[in-house]
Amino acid sequence: MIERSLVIIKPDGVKRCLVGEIIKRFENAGLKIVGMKMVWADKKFAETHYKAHKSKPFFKELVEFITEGPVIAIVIEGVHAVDNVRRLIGSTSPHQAAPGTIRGDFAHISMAYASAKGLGGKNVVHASGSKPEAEEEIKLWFTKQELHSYKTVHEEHVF
Ligand code: IDP
Ligand code: MG
Repeated sequence: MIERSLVIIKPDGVKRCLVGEIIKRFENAGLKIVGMKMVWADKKFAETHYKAHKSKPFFKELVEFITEGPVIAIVIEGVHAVDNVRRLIGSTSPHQAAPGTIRGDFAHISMAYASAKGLGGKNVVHASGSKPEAEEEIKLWFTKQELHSYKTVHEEHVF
């Protein structure tokens, strides 16, 4: 039941200086950071990351958005980490994301608005959508040497 999930603080989150605020949400929930780095993805890498969306009308804009500045890539570990991380970030479209979630608290636009403006949807963070997606994404973004196993106090007090 212990899983790993990939989180990316997107260029809007980094440029808005929300990195600390966002990481705090995961740490407060007792989830563990097992890998983290700043990356400025190029077009080819971004296209690989978002390959599932290749046929979508917003694909080009999405790749432009995710490569417009550096991102923070984080591997989060914990019990049901994939579902728990998605719960903490909220719905894809910030206008539907519940207050208390990262997207609900730090953004409010809709995907319809982004599409109408010809922009990738600025929703502050990415997180893996399923366990297989998490495994594939972690392999794409991190080498084995960049991921670490260690104990946090949560393993005594939260797990
Ligand atoms: P997710 O990030 O919540 O998993 P996905 O459906 O996988 O959502 O979409 C990937 C990303 O593509 C979204 O986070 C958002 O940035 C962008 N996106 C999704 N739908 C639209 C759209 O209709 N217009 C513009 N961008 C979109
Ligand atoms: Mg997704």
